[in-house]
Amino acid sequence: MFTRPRFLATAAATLVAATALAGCASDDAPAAGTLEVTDPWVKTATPEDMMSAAFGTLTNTSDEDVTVVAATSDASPEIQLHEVVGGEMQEKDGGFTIAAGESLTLEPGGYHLMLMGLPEAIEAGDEVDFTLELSDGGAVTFTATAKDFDGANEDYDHEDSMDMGSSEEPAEG
Ligand SMILES: [Cu+2]
Repeated sequence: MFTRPRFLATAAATLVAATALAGCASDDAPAAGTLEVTDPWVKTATPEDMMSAAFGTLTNTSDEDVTVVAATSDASPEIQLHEVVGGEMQEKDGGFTIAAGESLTLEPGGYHLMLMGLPEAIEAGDEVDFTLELSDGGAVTFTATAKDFDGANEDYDHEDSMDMGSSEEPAEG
């Protein structure tokens, strides 16, 4: 009978092909995490503040657009991607997109990572780990150092103290 040996030969050939394919795939694995994060920092906060924000420069070192769709950190149960429009912050629709080779700076008064519902204080010098989730399934991690920052408070609590055009009568004096 020749049936059985022939079957074995076919199976062996298939196995070799599968092994070759796997080796090839691992060599060509796509490089996830194509953003470089420079000068990251996070604003100090007390538990009463409940909120903080993280900043830094995101540089896309790849030749394709990269979109940050979410962010996480052990320091905060919820992080939103915010932009500031007309002096008020809001969630950035669609996340932060950085074109190939370009940079996006997160800074007070502009784009930022908003930390919501802080369970404990962030003190000057603290190192806070963050993970940025990308639309392609990749992730980028970075560590931000906490520092005191007094500006941009109006962006966080919607107070009108900085708004000279407000028709509301100031209560002070
Ligand atoms: Cu915000």
